[in-house]
Amino acid sequence: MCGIVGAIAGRDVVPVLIDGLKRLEYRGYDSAGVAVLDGELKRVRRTGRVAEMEAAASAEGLAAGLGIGHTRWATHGGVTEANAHPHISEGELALVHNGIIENHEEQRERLKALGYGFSSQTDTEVVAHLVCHHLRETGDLLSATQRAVRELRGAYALAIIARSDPSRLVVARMGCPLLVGLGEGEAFVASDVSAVVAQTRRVVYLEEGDVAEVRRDGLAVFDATGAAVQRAEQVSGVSLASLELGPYRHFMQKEIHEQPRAIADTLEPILETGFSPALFGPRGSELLAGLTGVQILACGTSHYAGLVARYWIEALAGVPCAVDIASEYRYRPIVANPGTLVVTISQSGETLDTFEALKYAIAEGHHRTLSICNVAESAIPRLSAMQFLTRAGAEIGVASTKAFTTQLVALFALALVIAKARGRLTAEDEALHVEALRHLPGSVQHALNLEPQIAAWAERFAPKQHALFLGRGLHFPIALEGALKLKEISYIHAEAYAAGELKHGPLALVDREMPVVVIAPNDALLEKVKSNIHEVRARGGEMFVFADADSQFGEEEGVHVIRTPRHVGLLSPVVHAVPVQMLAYHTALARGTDVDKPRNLAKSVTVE
Ligand code: HGA
Repeated sequence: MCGIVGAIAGRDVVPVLIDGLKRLEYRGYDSAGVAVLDGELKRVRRTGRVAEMEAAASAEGLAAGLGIGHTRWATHGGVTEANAHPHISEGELALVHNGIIENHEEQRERLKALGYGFSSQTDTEVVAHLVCHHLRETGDLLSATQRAVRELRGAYALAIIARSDPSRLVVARMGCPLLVGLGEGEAFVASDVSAVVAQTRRVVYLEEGDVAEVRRDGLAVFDATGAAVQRAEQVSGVSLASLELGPYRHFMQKEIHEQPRAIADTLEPILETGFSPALFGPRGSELLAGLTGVQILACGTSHYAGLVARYWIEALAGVPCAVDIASEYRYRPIVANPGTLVVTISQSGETLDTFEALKYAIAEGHHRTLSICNVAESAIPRLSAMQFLTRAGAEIGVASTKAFTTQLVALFALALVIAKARGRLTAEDEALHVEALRHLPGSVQHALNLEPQIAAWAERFAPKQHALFLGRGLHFPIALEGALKLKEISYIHAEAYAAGELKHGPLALVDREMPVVVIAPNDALLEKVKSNIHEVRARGGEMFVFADADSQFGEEEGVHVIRTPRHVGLLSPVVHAVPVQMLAYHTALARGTDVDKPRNLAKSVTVE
């Protein structure tokens, strides 16, 4: 999604803006731009990569001590240079915006009547003119911004500079993240901490409704009522190494290989604290007592983590568990039950649909809320009564990998915490689960060692147009995840089915051209899966089976088998997530697609 960077300093900030924008590239974008104040407002915008915009900025000799930059992921108006940010109003101010302004049409009409001309189709240009309108009335950028945001409906993070005011940047947030980085005699703003950590680690996260002025020597924040407020300064722990590619070809490959470490790090607090509600914060015991159900809300890959968790929660803890796609849940009438624990899962903690679904659940009377998230201080954990932070480290690849497997670890711990609180976990079983968790990073490492065999399979997948993924029980969500990964980065059309559903429809698609991937570890449903495999073979379909060492599957004509590590019981979905990630990655490599920045997709989906 869109990214914002801004800087004010006693040096040229253009290299800072460009470096920040490059660090935001992973979020996905289609155009980029910067504007600086050098006596007058100067701007460079380009569709395509930041590097192209950088070349144009250097050709134009852009340099100044105050500036803003943006990577745009279009929501309103096509991908054109005219629609790229920053937007300039009347030569008076330049503005960048993340989010969606819902009342842009009505404001546009009003501003047109006031004589403002529009040169883009974006909702953002409306904000630029609106602030300019108030700037002309008040002569002060801060109060103009405060007035303007009161007239906006929707979501925004804004950074604004004015021709008349070289001493500050003004920023505002509602529904989209924004933070300020404080340096020595210089200051920065960004929508994501990764854009500023190369300059400073001292950061202040703005809160909903805040408007702030950022000067070289400090920051003044005002809340939605206009009252001056203090927001806590923090030292960001994001490691620069996690933002660099190192020896890998792509961030996705790096992040797939980081999984044993990420899982081990995520396990640390679990193994230290044990399966105790304290794992989820100080209110854990109070809010997990007497649970009558669990409702999971998430999108995309996180939703599939939720589907795995449903099996665990019902099997281990014995409480009913529902899993909803957040963007559906937020718009349907729900029956709130105060005994239900609402669990949201989001890598970034800023996924808009999940955030809104959580707000809706709370408004309908749910007060037991738990966020499973990879980014501290993000919106969803802040709104939740309980939090569990996965320790995957920064995930840069758009296609989620280590965030998914660490979410699974957190959800497995949740199932066991609830089971224990309900008296359903014997000491003996608890010890067995602890042992299994301790071995999990090793099993995942073992799965990673399958990469050469999977890369060989990928060569056969690369020319295909379609693929089917099958799994049953705990592994059906892994089939869903495998199909999603393949679609996302290789653009091969892939569908996943619970294998028992084959003969209810998808079998009609099976012929020699349709590769069928089967997740078939040695669990209670293995024999059923074997029958489903025969159904496919009988129709000439070519099978690619991930079977663990205990599944006793033999290769035969049209049936290729890769043996995953020894069966790891209920944790098997974590291990089997890895080969389907690698299959998607290597297929994308063989097809030559842009693995880390797949077309049309973005990381941190902060718009609806
Ligand atoms: N609505 C604006 C910004 C879009 C955005 O925030 N995307 O993530 C536009 O379309 O330019």
